[in-house]
This record gives sequence, C-alpha cells and structure tokens, in this order.
Amino acid sequence: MGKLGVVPGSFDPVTYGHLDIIKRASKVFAEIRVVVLNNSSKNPLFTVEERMDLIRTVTRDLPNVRVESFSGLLVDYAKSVGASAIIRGLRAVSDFEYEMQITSMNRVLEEEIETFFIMTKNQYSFLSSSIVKEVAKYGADTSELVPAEVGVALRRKYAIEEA
Ligand code: COD
Repeated sequence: MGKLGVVPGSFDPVTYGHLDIIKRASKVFAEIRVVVLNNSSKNPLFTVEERMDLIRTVTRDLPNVRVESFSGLLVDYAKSVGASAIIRGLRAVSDFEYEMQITSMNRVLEEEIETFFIMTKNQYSFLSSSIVKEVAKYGADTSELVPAEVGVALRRKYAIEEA
C-alpha cells in the first residue's frame, strides 16, 4: 500500500463528487493530503482559507485526511510532503484529455510520483464546482450536489437568505 497520497484541486467549492474521491482514496492510502492549489488562473468564488475550511468540515470523520494549500507546482508540493502518488477523479471522456496533459507534464517534471485515477460514481458523473455555482447562484436546491455546510456557504456568498 502506498503511504501518502495527494488529492489536488481547486475545490471551489468541494462537492459530493470530490468527497467521494477523497473517501475512496482514504481507504487505499495510509494517509491523504487534500491540497488546494492556490495559483489557478480561474477566478475563484471562495478564498483558499474558505475552501480549506469547507473541506476540513466535510472530511472531519476521516482521520487519515489532512487539508493544506500550496502555491506552486503540484509535484513540488508532493515532493515536499514525501508523497508517492497523486490521485485524480475522472468523470467523462472530456476529463481524459485534460488529465492526460497534466499527468504527462507532471511526469516530465518529476518521474517518481505516480498518478492514479478513480472513476466517479454514476450519480456524480455530471457534477462539478462550476455547475454547483451556477445552480446556487439562482437559488436552486443544492442538497444533492454538496454537503449541507457547503450549501450554507454558497447561499451566504450569493446573499440568499435561509428559508
Ligand atoms: N466525480 C469525480 N471526480 C471529480 C468530480 C466528480 N463529480 N468533480 C471533480 N472531480 C475531481 C477532478 O477530476 C479532479 O481530479 C479533482 O476532483 C479536483 O477537481 P477540481 O475541479 O476542483 O480541480 P482542478 O481539476 O481544477 O485542479 C487542477 C489543479 C489545481 C490540480 C492543476 O491545475 C494543478 O496541478 N495546478 C498547479 C500547477 C501545476 O502543478 N501545474 C503543472 C501541471 S499542469
């Protein structure tokens, strides 16, 4: 069994799709670090601290999961914590090309770190942070998409009063 695995992402915000990957990875690896990458060109809705807090809240029952952030290259983070693996989720064919590109680039940068893919569960195959934000922005119910705490944070961001 690999010792330490890294689950990287933007997590803006964390969804049930992310959580499923984190949970399943935490059963295979002795320890998981979920790392919020800080240098994305995307314009995030939540700050890095807010994203980390939400991930910590929804993974509180997983004792071998830790949450951190990093500005820089993912492989540099992975090396700095002594991780042997990067774990990514795969949804549709459309994810494949992007993942292939990142994985190949990471291998050029650092050959010793292996990337593993976990297939999404069917019910989460359409789910992404962008879709969740779109739905939440217009006040629709997000309870099937994100944990309750994330739903509250989304409604706060979009200044939608609790019923
Ligand atoms: N089901 C299963 N998996 C899912 C689902 C779902 N519904 N939703 C998301 N996921 C998976 C994603 O496939 C991904 O593996 C992970 O969860 C995180 O997803 P996101 O969307 O929050 O994060 P990304 O994909 O935007 O993260 C990209 C990185 C930040 C990891 C990447 O840009 C990066 O490594 N940046 C650092 C700079 C770097 O090292 N660059 C060199 C490599 S290109």
